[in-house]
Amino acid sequence: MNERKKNMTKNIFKKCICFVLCGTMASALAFTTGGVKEAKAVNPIVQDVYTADPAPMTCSDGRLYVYTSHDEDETLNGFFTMNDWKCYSTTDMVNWTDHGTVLSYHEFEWAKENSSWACQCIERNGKFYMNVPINAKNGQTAIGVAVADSPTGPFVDPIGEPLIGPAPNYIDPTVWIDSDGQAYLYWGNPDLFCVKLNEDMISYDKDLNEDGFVNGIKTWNLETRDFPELSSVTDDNKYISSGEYANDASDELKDAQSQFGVGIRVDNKKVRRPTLYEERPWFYGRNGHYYMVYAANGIPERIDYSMSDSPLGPWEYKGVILDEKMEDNDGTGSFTNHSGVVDYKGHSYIFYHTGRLNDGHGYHRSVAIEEITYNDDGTIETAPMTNNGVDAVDTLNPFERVEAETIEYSNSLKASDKDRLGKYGVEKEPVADTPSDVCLTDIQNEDYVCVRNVDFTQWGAVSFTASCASDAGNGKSAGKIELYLDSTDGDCIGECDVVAGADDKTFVENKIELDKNVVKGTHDLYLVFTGDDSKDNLFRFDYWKFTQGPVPTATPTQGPVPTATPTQAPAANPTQAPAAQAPVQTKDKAADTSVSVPGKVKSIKAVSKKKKITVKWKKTKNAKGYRVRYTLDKKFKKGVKSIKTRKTRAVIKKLKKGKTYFIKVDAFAADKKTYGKVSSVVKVKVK
Ligand code: FUB
Repeated sequence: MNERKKNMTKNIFKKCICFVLCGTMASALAFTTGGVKEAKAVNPIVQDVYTADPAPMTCSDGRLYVYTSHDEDETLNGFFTMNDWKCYSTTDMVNWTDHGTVLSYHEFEWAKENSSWACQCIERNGKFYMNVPINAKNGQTAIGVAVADSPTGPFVDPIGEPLIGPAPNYIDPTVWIDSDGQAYLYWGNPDLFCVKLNEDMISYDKDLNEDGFVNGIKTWNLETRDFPELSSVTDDNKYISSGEYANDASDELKDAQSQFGVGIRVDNKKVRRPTLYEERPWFYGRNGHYYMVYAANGIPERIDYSMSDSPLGPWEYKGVILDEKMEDNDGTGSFTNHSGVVDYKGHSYIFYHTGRLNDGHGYHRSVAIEEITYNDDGTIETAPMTNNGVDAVDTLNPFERVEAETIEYSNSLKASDKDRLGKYGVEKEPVADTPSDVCLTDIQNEDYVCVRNVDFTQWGAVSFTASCASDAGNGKSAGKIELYLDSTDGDCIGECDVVAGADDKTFVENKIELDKNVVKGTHDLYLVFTGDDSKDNLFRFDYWKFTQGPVPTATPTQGPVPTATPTQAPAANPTQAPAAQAPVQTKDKAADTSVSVPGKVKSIKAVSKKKKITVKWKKTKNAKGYRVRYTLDKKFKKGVKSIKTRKTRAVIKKLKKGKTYFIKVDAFAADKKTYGKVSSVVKVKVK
């Protein structure tokens, strides 16, 4: 968040009275949730499950979709453990809507479990074709295809058998349709194969026997067995590791390598795969050039590319797009990498994966994105792999229904290794029977999600509605959704009480009124969930929406009224930064000088279990909120942390077992500056 926007928010709050007209009348109180103050990262883009092998697709509905494979939380036999494919979409590159599991191996009667590897989906004539590698029942790899009428499924297998294979190493399909309508399907590791698909996209011409095609399949067979000078090489062969073999390689090998234009490896460890090409081809055409982008150079993989003037080559090696190391010079945390390249709203992107989510590694991968640049001759600049990801190319319109599972990031990202697996941070599940319609669940006290670049317009928002379901008991309180601008430490613009319906399947709309003079302009929005700390799931959350304030009608004395109307979606101009909205000045809050000093906080008690300390105290006169300070230093000089809360209890989380903490509490007044006398200090050992 840039300084301008931050200051603007602060100014609004200095100058405005926050009239949040919900039952409990929210104060503009900031508080700290565990881990929130750490630098934010929008890479990886999904933080509640492990996603890998991204395949982006621009869709005729205007959205950008990304299909991913899914690394299971529990890794079996120290190898890839993958059973289904997931889908996410965006209109702005930073907020991603989760469409859940869109396909699994169960759809393919001929397929085995635990081999749902890298897919790609492509749209043709209103239908969506998902090409997937999956093991057939005999254990060999094959390419399957499933078809849907919508980008999020349901996908069905129209042929009831593999489209291609089974055969060894048939993985990583990539499909692209050329301007003449011819579709090409490439795949393979470490060979690269290709077929020309028929127009139905679910068959190919098996009689095709052009030069280089064998029953419709073209193969660049570069395995060691074909090159005697490489077959005799051992792993410690200095001759190979010196790189000299590249010069002395037979003409036959050089021909084979140049045929695909993927460069020559000089590392002895990689000699069984003598070209740089490893796996995951990503094939596409752009401005008269054809591109083959692929995982390269053995492990850890980097992303290289070759170019051609024809969809079938010959290819010319062009270099590296993503190196093995990230911007911070550390590895990605994943021995594989895997790319998908796409243009969207005037920008070009490369999707890839790392092992950078908590508990991430080569079988716990997560999808990330970088922007890339094409030069005039079509070549691509090497891009850094970052933790910050990409900038927004559009704003999010809060006046249309926004799925609760539309998220830039959530606190799941920062949860500890052990806690992450279904115990901490928001999770998602289907709302009902349709797997692709999901809602947030496993919402615990102080979990949060952030939605970035929300354009409340200069007319502001006058109400907020959230649709939730809970088993708290019909009509009972299930918790709250607290709304903060720009950070969880930012200003609270409203607290929405969540009232339970008949059961946790019955979604109920909860609504609060807001002050349009406060909720305006473009902000990051934090939805912080609060409620009973002992509950594993306060409520399920399906969607939210703001209502825009009335747009004033032009009068002769007024200046020109901007053309934006309440129902108008934000202009889809990717390169345009969101317009700065001038805050409307209202009554000066500073004029209110009558502040009553709160009393001393009394009866403080603290207990510890499961690496947390729960602190409680009695309600204090004139207190608008409380500050809980804790430290390992009995003199409160070093390492003092604090939590602010409106309640008379606080839970301090993620503490070190066996350590003794000192805790004290004081209350503050409505001005949030005037503090009462501090409580006595309590001492607690973390259990
Ligand atoms: O996800 C399994 C395999 O790892 C993919 O098929 C490869 O591209 C690599 O990412």
